[in-house]
Amino acid sequence: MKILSVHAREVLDSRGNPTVEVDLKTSQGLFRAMVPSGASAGQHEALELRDKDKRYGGKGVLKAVANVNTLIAPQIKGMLCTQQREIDDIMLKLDGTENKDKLGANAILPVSMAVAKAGAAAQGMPLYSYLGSLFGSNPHVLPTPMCNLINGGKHAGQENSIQEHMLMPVKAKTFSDGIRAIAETYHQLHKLLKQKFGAMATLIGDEGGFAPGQLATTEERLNLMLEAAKNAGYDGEMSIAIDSASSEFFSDGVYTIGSKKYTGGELTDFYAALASKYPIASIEDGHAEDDWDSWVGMTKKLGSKTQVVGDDLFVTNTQRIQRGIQLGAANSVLIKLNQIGSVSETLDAIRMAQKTGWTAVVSHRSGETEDSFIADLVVATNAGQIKTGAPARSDRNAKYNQLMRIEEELCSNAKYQGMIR
Ligand code: 2PG
Ligand code: MG
Repeated sequence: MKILSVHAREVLDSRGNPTVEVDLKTSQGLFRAMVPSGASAGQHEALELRDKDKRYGGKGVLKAVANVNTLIAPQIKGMLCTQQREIDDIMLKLDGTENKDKLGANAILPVSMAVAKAGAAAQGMPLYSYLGSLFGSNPHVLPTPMCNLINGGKHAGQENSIQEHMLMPVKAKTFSDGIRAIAETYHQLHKLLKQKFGAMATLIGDEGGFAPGQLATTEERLNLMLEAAKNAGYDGEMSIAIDSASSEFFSDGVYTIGSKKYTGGELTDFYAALASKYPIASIEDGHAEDDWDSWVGMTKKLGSKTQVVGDDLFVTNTQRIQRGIQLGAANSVLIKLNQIGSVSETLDAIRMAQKTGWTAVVSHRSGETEDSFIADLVVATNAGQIKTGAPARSDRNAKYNQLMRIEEELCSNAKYQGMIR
């Protein structure tokens, strides 16, 4: 099945910022992919090319769009859409830089994703099966979702605060049951917030979770989430995951949460104290993106019981993951397609993590689109965990809904991950 045309355009993401959409045509029809965008982006991520002119406050993506239409499209037209690796390699060569500085990861990625969707159709397979065939797996694991019910940090217009407070329905029997537990808990949390602080406390942040300024401390936030789970009838059935996104509150060797200051070691102690009090299964970006020593200390202290996830630390980049493996800096990697910029490199990152016995958590960005590619990716790789926000707003639910469809399709072959360790 040959690629007949590739056309990019500028569209909007969930925050009203421009992003790149690609339409790729084969004789089987049109295959469309869209790129998400981070707010608490890591410094080591592949370049997200923005126009930096008057339009959209400098955030326009017409340069990236032009790179697809004038540079990438002519190179891959006529190739087979099943040549995923070859096409990704051509784009990487055409770019020729370490960080995709020339074309932009936001030009390369939507083409790469659209090629995968066309490839799946060419093979007559659903996307998760096709990606599974590229990855070399037998896709059947439905992930435990990490659902961000209370948004903090940059996603909620707050400074010096933990960014994501998530519940994981680890005791559910199926993915759909897990999502139901989360949605029912979300509604109980809404009720509690309204009762305690009034309707304004139920306004939401970028990832669909509530963003109440009244809950200042991490403990208050976790307490209320657990109370909501209990009220919904799920007492003892949820684990907690947090994403500190701590690069955002790190400066000159000091971490600041609220008005408290911590060294790297003291911050590890703070997490250890939280983990002794709450059912915390996973801590992401507990330390900053280049504070490798603190990561090693944290993994030594908490890694046997807790999933220590590197997001800004690894940026889905096999070179950085390799360094993390050598140092023992984590035991899990967060996977975001647009941090590295192509489907093949993303699959490589997951493979590297899994080979060494680490987990991989497939993730959305805070700026999302209706594209549900990551839902298929997480099943394809049997990664077993997905982070894609609260069960609110269609940019988040697009992923959960796609996972419910996949679960239905896999039928008795589907296995829900449940507990993560
Ligand atoms: C994160 C992500 C997604 P952002 O830090 O893990 O939740 O946030 O997309 O803003 O980088
Ligand atoms: Mg993160």
